[in-house]
This record gives sequence, structure tokens and C-alpha cells, in this order.
Amino acid sequence: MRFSAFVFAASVLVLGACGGGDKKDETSTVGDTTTPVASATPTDSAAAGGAGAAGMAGTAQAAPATGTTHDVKMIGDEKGYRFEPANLTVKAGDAVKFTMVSGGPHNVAFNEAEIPAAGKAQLTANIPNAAAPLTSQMLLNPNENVIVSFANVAPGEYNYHCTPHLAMGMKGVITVQ
Ligand SMILES: [Cu+2]
Repeated sequence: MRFSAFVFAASVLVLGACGGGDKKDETSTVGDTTTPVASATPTDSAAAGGAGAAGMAGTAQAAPATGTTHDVKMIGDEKGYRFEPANLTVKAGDAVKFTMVSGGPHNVAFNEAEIPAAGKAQLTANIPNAAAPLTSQMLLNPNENVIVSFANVAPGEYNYHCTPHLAMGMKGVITVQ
């Protein structure tokens, strides 16, 4: 009887130890699961923000270009910060490829007050991965580019600038015929 009781007590102790061990494992597993979820949250927020930004400007769908793709270089060097060419005329259906050359980060931000109101929603929809309405992501490295389609964008003059270098006069205008 005494021996059996001892075995029983030992079994309880062992079970108790195992139970404690299992709990610890569960806790650390939950911790491991929580970490990637937490790190994924900013990405989800950014995606939601992007969708929200597009939503704010309207419900237009991105319209692919059907015509010529024009090149605009984004440059920052000893001569200053600039888009080359800063003045560009495109036809309906054309696209403009903005390429980071030097002196970044650069972006393309159309001035909401200086573009035709009728073009806002479509232009915002036509900026891939827009950071905000009418505003591209920052281009950090040489040869990075953003291609903006002007398909279905209302004719008129579209003034834009680079947000980090606006004070240095990094501005341009695209005239859509
Ligand atoms: Cu810039």
C-alpha cells in the first residue's frame, strides 16, 4: 500500500511537471505566433491606407496606357533638382515613365489645386501603388521608376512636383491633349 501510494504521488508530480511544461510550450508558441502577426499589421494598414486613398479620390479603375510611353528623368545633382523634361505634352492614352536617376528620394505628386478636377479620380487610379491621392511612392534608387498612364484622364494641364524637393523647385507640368 505504501509503495503504491508513493507511485501514485510520484505520478501526480510527473503529470504536474508535464502539465507545467506543456503550458510553457503553449505560451512560447503563442508568443511566436504573435510576433509575425504584429509585424504584418503595418503592412495591412498601409494596404488599407492605399485603398482608402484611392477611395477618397473616387472609384475610378486604373486604365492601362494604349499609346506612347514618354520618359521623364528625376535628377538631383550640382545643377539642382529637376524633372527632365519638366514640360511635356502627351496624347490621351499615353503614359509617362518617371525614372529615378540621381539625388533621390524623389516622387511624383500632382498638385490637387492645379489639375483639372475631372482628372483627379482617374489619375489617382492610374498611379501604381499610390502613396496618397495623386502621389506616387518615393523612388529611392537609380533606375527605379513609376509609370503613370494618362488613359481616360481628362485633357488639360497637370502640374506636379517632387515632395522632398518642392522647395528646391523640382516641378513639372504634363499637358494632356
Ligand atoms: Cu526630388
